[in-house]
Amino acid sequence: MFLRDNETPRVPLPTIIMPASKLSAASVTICLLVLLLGPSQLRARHGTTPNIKHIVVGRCYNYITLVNPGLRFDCEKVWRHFEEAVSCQSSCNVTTRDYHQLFGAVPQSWPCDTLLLWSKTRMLMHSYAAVLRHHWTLEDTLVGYMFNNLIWCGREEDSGFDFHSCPEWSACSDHPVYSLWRQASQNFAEMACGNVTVLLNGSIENAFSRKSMFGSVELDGLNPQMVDHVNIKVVTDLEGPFIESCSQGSIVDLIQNLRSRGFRWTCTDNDQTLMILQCVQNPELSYCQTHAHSLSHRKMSTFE
Ligand code: N1C
Repeated sequence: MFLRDNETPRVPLPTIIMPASKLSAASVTICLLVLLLGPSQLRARHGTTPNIKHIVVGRCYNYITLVNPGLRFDCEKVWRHFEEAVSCQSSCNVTTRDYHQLFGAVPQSWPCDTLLLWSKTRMLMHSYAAVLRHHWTLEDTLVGYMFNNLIWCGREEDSGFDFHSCPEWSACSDHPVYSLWRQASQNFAEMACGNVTVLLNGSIENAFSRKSMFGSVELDGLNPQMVDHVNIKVVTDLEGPFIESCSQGSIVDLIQNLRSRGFRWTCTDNDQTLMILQCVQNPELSYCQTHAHSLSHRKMSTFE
């Protein structure tokens, strides 16, 4: 449950709350609409996140003022670079190059031994990073922080954002959201040094996928001359399914790739901290109930 984030995040559909008496008529209408419009048109319903400028600029000021007060970035300029990259382009035509100026305006580096990469383990990664304070994810960088969970695309006809509909990632290779995450992920991986941690989801097939951002961009971006160890942690939902592990499935391919490029690596199944975090989130899980005593004992030593 904790790990059930193996889908590309989507903007949640609006929740409709109404009296039960109206529910059946309304449901029928919605079903008819779905049938009439077809799934592709419904998908196109999610346009650029409303108030995106205020959100991005606000997050930027928050970041440089409270999160990382040492930084001297110009948030208005950052927004202008972003707007220039996106707003006059057609919605499927923004390449990583278009974000060049944006990334140029916010150079950041991190100390060695701190980078945390992940794939399909988003929720757990957040708790893990919160507990292990000195681990940094892409979402801790200014760009990751500013654009997390947002959607955007431009309109070709008249400059500006399209607040009505944006294409799915899969609809085009130069998707504005994808290109930004791609460039951000590449920059992030390229600066990795020392020990790097990778959190993968053993409860799904292809925990290591060449189609994911980790598998298609970050892995290739890691430099064996700069990275000492790649420490893989395979985490499954405590109640399964138990599909992949360090010795089973796609993770074997990942290890093979690391070996062939000369990386040193470790791989851990069932990392204690990750198991405890899942129990903290879901104490009622039968695994947690059964192992309550031993986990609390371990917890003391893990966090000491
Ligand atoms: O495709 P993924 O996982 O392998 O991407 C995760 C990988 C991490 O190591 C991050 O450094 O790529 C980086 N990254 C993010 O930090 C990030 N935050 C939010 C990539 N994508 C990120 N997102 C959104 O999650 C983004 O909108 C994309 O849709 C997903 C990718 O998550 P995934 O498929 O679980």
